[in-house]
Amino acid sequence: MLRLFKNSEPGDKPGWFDRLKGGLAKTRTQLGGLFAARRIDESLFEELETALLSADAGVAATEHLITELRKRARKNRLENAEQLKSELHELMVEILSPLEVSIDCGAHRPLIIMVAGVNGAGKTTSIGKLTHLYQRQGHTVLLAAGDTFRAAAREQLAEWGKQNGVTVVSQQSGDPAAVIFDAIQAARARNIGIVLADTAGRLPTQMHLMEEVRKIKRVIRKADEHAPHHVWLVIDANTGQNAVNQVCAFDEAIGLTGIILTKLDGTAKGGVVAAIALARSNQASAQADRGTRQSKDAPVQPIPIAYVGLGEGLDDLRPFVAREFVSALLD
Ligand SMILES: Nc1nc2c(ncn2[C@@H]2O[C@H](COP(=O)(O)OP(=O)(O)OP(=O)(O)O)[C@@H](O)[C@H]2O)c(=O)[nH]1
Ligand SMILES: [Mg+2]
Repeated sequence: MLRLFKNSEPGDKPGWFDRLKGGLAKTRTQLGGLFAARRIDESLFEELETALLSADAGVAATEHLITELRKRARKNRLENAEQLKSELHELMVEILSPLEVSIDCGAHRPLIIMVAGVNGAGKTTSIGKLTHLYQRQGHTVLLAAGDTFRAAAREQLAEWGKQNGVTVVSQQSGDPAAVIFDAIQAARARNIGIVLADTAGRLPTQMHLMEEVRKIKRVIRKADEHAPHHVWLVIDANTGQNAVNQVCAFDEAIGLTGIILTKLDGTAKGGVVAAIALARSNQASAQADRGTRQSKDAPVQPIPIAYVGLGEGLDDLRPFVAREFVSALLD
């Protein structure tokens, strides 16, 4: 089983997949347990709807899944609940597979990655883990301490820099955009492959801070007209439905290219990935309904989930693999 997924490595103890399963155990019991030894009937669909909502899939994604499942059950003349479970499994894989992404670290030099998100989501920790991952892949990394609000934030990043043996560019005080600009110049001067830029936590409702994060992106572009090459939002998987609001607000402000979903080792329910998968297309439909959609014919690409976090250690971050995730959620 373990070898089916590209995240599983021989020697993983306990295996990554088992840990992911451990984190999602509650949802798996509730959701997977629904289908045992029964026929498909209206009450099964109702219970499934409730279970998906409790798993944080959200109203829109839950409606989508239930409608599609009803269609498939009819079309394929499904009778028992186990068959419906397999259908749900495949449907989830179909929805989540487009969220997989492979990061080409050699696409630009330096590759500039900007990390943003609400307070405490796991931005700085994820940067520490990414540094470890990229160094293991043979890349050189430099960190930019773009969280200039708190001295403790600088120290925290410096600690991750020390653990990984990489340079951290920071300033006593000052403008986060300027710190990141300097870090990019330093990376160029030293021929470093990847710059990971930390930023302070901010809520989408804090307009001045959302303006600041836009400015950080603009200033990065001044250092390199194609940068930032990646703009990642870090989301705590325990956030529930607010995760979708965060995705939409940060996407609108800075144009996200990926998401890092953290803390899946805790009490997270995991269904939020379905909500994330449909966030952009639901947003586009809502805008179309209101007549405010700008590029009406442009296809809506979902925002990839670049990585998932399963703990506080250096090795606790891996790429998102749809089939692995769905298996941990359902089987
Ligand atoms: N269990 C668990 N804890 C995590 C994970 N990622 C981060 N944390 C913890 O979450 C807390 C906040 O993490 P930070 O990395 O400081 O979060 P941040 O987004 O940088 O926070 P601010 O800079 O204050 O906005 C720390 O205690 C981390 O150890 C994870 O995947 N699993
Ligand atoms: Mg931080």
